[in-house]
Amino acid sequence: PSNFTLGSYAGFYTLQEMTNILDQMRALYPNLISVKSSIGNSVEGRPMYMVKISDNPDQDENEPEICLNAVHHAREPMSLSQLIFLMWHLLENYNTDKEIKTLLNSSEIYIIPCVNPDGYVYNYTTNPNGGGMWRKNRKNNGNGTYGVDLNRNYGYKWGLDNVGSSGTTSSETYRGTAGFSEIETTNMRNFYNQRSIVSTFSFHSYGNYCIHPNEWEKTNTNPEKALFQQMGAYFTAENGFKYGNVWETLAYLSNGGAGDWLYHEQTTKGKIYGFTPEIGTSTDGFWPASSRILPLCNATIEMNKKLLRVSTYY
Ligand code: ING
Ligand code: ZN
Repeated sequence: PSNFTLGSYAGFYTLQEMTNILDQMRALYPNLISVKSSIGNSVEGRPMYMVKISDNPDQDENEPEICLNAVHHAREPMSLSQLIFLMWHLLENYNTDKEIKTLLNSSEIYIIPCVNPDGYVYNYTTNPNGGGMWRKNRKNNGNGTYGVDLNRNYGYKWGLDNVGSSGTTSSETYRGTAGFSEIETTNMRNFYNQRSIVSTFSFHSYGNYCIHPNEWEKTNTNPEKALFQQMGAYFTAENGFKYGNVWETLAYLSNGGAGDWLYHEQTTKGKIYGFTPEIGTSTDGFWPASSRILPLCNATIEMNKKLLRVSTYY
């Protein structure tokens, strides 16, 4: 997309640059993207922005609703860059690409590009040239440690058996004091509860995976496991990402993650089919070279459009 440019932060976007891009998109495509709003503030008081892309962005349309979000984890900036790339791609090609026109005309795409603004800012405040390794939010745990892992703080099977998340406040996977103890996950829950979302990509990095429920167990007892596998195979046909549950892909367990909560507990409309793409190879790591940003965006675009495609049939 011609409007896509790299950011000033080792090629990634500062939060201010991200915010400016959302405004720029609205200025250029007021009939396709809403004015940004906030689903609530982070623990340090930063807005968690949300925009809607659709043919009637300022109205409720009663069409299948999709949620795309990124940066649950502060050190995963590639998740944001490739989402901005997708947004420009949709906006710029609506008028000339028949399929994109159909997709936007028949769905409502809600985008929350930065779920963890405080951690994200913390990384470039401490490491302005990239490379910051902060993962969690910036909650003051009150004992000299900071941060809760937002992808361990959702309410479904939260903290189960003390495996797949940690009760130690200094841990990278500290789950918080209760499911949805964090304002950021609470804002996400409120957002989902107010809408009728059918599917989600919750973007992370890295590893070239497309992860589906059940996240919390080794033997995946999900009754719709075959359907998730079918979708995983479809999404990843071009980019060759490995699909499966957390155990099958990453060989660890996780509880309190977004995907399991969306599928098993968030039932405003029905089950939400939530996937967690992990963008980038192990060589790319959390901080791909800026020359890798565009290739990695290109590696996710078909996968991302396929989620939109299947969701419009919901
Ligand atoms: N990986 C994910 C994490 O939160 C994951 C893996 C995916 C866990 C889906 C749970 C659910 O640990 C990264 N890189 O954050
Ligand atoms: Zn992550």
